[in-house]
Amino acid sequence: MASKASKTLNGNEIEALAIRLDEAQTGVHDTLSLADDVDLGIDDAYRIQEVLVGRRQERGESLVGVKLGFTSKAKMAQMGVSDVIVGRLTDAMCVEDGGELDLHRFIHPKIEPEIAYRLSQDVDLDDPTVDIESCVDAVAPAMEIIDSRYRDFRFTYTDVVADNTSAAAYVIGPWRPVRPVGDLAVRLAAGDASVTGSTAAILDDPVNALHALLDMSRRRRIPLRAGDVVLAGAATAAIPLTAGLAECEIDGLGRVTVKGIA
Ligand code: 0L1
Ligand code: MG
Repeated sequence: MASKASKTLNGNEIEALAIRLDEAQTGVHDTLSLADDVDLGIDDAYRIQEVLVGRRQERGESLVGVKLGFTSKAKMAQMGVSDVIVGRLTDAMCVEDGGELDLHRFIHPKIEPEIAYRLSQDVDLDDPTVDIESCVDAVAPAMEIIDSRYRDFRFTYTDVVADNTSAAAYVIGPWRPVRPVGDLAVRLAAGDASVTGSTAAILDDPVNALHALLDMSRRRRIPLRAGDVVLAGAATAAIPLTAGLAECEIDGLGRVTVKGIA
């Protein structure tokens, strides 16, 4: 199903929907799809996301990067879209490698394996010749914790954009100088669940996520700054995050772990 591109909601409506999602996250309770109540176009969804993330900044959180979603062709086909989605990462979402994560912060967390890139310089979105790959200096194995604020992860394409693409937390393993990733084997385990896959599930090669990000950042005016982290997208389906160790290993890149505390 294609989404509408027009802005249809006024500022008060945008604010009210952002508050609804913000209160779901801070109060650790789910909410129903916004699309049940409003006709939500993609431009309005990104406006809600901006207000939602702005409320985090008002609470003292800093923007530290971006994340991509729907980077697998299977997920795009499932959602009936051909575009990736972009969400924002804040410092409060970052957990150190090997660290602990209080699961009471989340509604129904899932975890997924990711490739992280680090930007070494600001990206000039208005320069048509900019080479996004040359703006990256490091790559790392990573995991993202997604925690849709929608009941049972039931959402539309525009719902999930408004909800900052389900972003909840992330952990990054050892950085190493950037190098081609391509098709590397991936293993993720959390509690009794495990999954295997390949980094090629991310747009055939995670480097393509950088180009998709540049395109989306230009269209949505999302700044890309030196030091920013880029989560390129999930290499497998997400699995439930439960108490105990969650670990991800990516051949040739290394291992990253986090411990869920119930
Ligand atoms: O990080 C992502 O892959 C985006 C996830 C959005 C959809 C979901 O919550 O499953
Ligand atoms: Mg993700």
